[in-house]
Amino acid sequence: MIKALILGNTNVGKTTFFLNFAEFLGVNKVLIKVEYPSGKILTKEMSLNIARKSLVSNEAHKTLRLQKLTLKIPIFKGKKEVKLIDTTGLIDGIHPNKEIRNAIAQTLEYLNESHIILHIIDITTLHNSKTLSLIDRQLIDFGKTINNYALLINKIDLEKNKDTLTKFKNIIDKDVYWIPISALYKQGFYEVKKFVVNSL
Ligand SMILES: Nc1nc2c(ncn2[C@@H]2O[C@H](COP(=O)(O)OP(=O)(O)OP(=O)(O)O)[C@@H](O)[C@H]2O)c(=O)[nH]1
Ligand SMILES: [Mg+2]
Repeated sequence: MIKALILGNTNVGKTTFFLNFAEFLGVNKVLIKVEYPSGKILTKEMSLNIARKSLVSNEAHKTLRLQKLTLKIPIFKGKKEVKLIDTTGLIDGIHPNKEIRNAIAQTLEYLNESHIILHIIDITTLHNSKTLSLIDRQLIDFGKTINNYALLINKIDLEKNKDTLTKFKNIIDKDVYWIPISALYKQGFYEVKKFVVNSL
């Protein structure tokens, strides 16, 4: 099955996107297969409201394992199954906490196995910074070497980010495919769906 990997720094909105994109595609109860770095596997069925309450947080490194769900993407007259995979947030440098390091390693192992990469950045991190983080720049460079890579610029719903988006346009390489989104309010999801469909 086609695998679509959601990647990015911690707290950028990966899990919010994971759940809300599933909802956008018509899912109302999620069956999530959780794979821990230890190898333990659990399957949980939850309503989207419960999933958002228990899996999303404004604290860093809420997600410390792979979370997978299967989406049915409408294509031509039928539907194609795509495995959407939420991951542990990446960081610049080496994290001091071993559990987080192991979870990051588990995420990185999936890079080469995935057909579609959805790299999320949080536009608010550009408020006070002139540049993207090192890990984001590395992922963008990696994205240029593969097909089916998109950069999702998240949290555009925050009014104060309007100028920041202009700043982003000035620093992003012209050959990178990017889509502004709000994972929270499901903005830009039609374009993301189109990108996924074109990647199948
Ligand atoms: N305003 C706004 N907030 C968002 C958006 N997407 C996510 N958030 C908030 O950002 C915080 C982090 O969201 P998560 O979805 O847990 O982020 P994550 O990347 O999965 O984080 P980790 O698993 O901890 O690495 C939460 O407080 C979300 O409500 C968005 O589009 N707009
Ligand atoms: Mg998360």
